[in-house]
Amino acid sequence: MSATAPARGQAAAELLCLYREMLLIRRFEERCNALFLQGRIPSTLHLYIGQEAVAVGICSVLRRDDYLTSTHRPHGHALAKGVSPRAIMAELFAKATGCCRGKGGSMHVGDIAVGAVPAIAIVGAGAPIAAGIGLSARMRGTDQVVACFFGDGGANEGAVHEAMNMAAIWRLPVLFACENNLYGASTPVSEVIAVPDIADRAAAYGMPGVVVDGMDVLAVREAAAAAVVRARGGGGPTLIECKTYRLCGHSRSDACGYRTREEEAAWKERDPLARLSGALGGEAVAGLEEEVAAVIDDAVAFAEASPDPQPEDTLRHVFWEEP
Ligand SMILES: Cc1ncc(C[n+]2csc(CCOP(=O)(O)OP(=O)(O)O)c2C)c(N)n1
Ligand SMILES: [Mg+2]
Repeated sequence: MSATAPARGQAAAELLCLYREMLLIRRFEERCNALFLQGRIPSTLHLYIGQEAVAVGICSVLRRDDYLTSTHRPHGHALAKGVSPRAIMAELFAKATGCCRGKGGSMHVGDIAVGAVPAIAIVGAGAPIAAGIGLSARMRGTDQVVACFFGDGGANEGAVHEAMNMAAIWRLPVLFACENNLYGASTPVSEVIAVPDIADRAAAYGMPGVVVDGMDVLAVREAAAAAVVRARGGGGPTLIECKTYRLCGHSRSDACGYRTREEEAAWKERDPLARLSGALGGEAVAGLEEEVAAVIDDAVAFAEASPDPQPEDTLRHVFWEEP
């Protein structure tokens, strides 16, 4: 299956840029997985492999001063928003140079300097914060927008409903980006959601609901661009449901017994990178592989050479006013 790229006539340089972002996430995560298996990364990891087109498509239409809120599966969101690979890798290694000074780990990466609010592992908890950021932008008189990433599991959390309702009644500049990867851990969407599409729920709040192919970066980008125009112009929020799939387990100890190998193979056919690489040509893609590998090598070397956090700094940078 080919990407929708040529049909929409995007310039080659733009496509290459989107591909590079997705490739960076994919290779970064593959390296993380290897490092985890070698025992060099502590705690667990929720990898984003397969879902890259969602983060890249949405973030490609955000400005640096726009915001995003993220989830327990945040590496892709953070990289796509421009958080430094060094700072993310160092955070995974629990080093003092990490983006949360080694205190957050994988599920809390982010960097407010580039608008990536440090991720929250509590499912759905980013949504009220996104509404709050949208309200803040309104009160400060800016045209900033905020993208709120959450999963199909998150879509059933009360906090997400409250946030969507508030964003809709106050026309807050929020893109609700639902990454429907068909499972909340091992629970299939069909067992916990009765409507055909999560985007159907948008009507109940009074906002547009759009379903997009989350394995097609250009389709995601197009939907996100329309939502951003609407949000910046005071039109309020949009719910974009991206149908996607994680081409990996839920976390690092998941044998995926709740889904079939046939289903996995069918989605692998729709791999967002493979779809776009066909439109770009082998030579361009090979050059990016080298470039991205160097970025990741550098990030790992930086993380390994970095100091551990010090016990006396335990309470520093935790509270707004330090005790
Ligand atoms: C409020 C809350 N309940 C349960 C969990 C445990 N938990 C972590 S990830 C997850 C599944 C989330 O599914 P989804 O929102 O679809 O995101 P995905 O993992 O598919 O990316 C659950 C239940 C949690 N972290 N927070
Ligand atoms: Mg899910």
